[in-house]
Amino acid sequence: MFGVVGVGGVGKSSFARVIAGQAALHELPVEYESDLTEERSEFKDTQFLQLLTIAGQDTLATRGHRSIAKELRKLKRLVLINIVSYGHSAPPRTMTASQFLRFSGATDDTLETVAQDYFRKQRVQEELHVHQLARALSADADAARSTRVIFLTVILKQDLWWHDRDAVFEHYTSTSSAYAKGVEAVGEVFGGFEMAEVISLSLHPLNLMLADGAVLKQTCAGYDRRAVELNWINTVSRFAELREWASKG
Ligand SMILES: Nc1nc2c(ncn2[C@@H]2O[C@H](COP(=O)(O)OP(=O)(O)OP(=O)(O)O)[C@@H](O)[C@H]2O)c(=O)[nH]1
Ligand SMILES: [Mg+2]
Repeated sequence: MFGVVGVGGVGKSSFARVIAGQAALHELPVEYESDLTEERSEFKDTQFLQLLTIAGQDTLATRGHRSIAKELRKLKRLVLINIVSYGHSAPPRTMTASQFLRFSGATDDTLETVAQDYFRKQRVQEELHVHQLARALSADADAARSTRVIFLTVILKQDLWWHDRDAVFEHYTSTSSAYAKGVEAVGEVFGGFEMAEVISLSLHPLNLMLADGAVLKQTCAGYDRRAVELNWINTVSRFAELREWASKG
């Protein structure tokens, strides 16, 4: 089985949809529809491979993580995919710029400073989220220990952070980072991962906007559809291998 987790608005549903073959990249909706329940789907051409996508808002995530924990009894192999975006998760769909500024509590800040602060806080959420995942999965320690797991960190929305890529890769891959420590905690639950890897890509270059059109982050200059498609080809071929691995269990 494949399990897709991550904080709210990070891109789980979009990613799951294209990976499961339910939509082509260009068919992905631009509008953000936050999910309130977990979604189950099957890969288009291999019915037995299930994909479980967990809604990302806080309490929903905990409930979703427990669903994965419950699945562990039935599973021999799991590809656990944690989606992150260096804090560029979509804010609630109806939020306007003035609400976003008010939300920050500081009255003299510009939208840009508040946005930076929001991205930083969302990165902390991403770190807390992996620890939360580790806790939920440890509910059934025996089942976890008998499941072989490949853990994949997918750093999505590359179009929004590509100019900052050195910092981004350092943030997720440096062994001393808070994120890496969270992944380590998840690994301990399973008695170690079969493999843990980090990939990054963009599904569609799209400015990160609020409901009234105010832009929180623009896509990087020069980041185009070609870059998206090249990364996509690599992702698809990696997923073909992962599906083969997962289908053996
Ligand atoms: N710029 C950019 N936006 C993206 C990318 N992938 C997804 N998005 C956008 O991010 C927003 C959130 O995507 P979803 O797939 O709904 O996120 P989710 O994690 O399922 O959200 P919840 O269901 O609330 O947990 C949507 O507006 C997507 O269009 C990407 O690669 N780049
Ligand atoms: Mg969703």
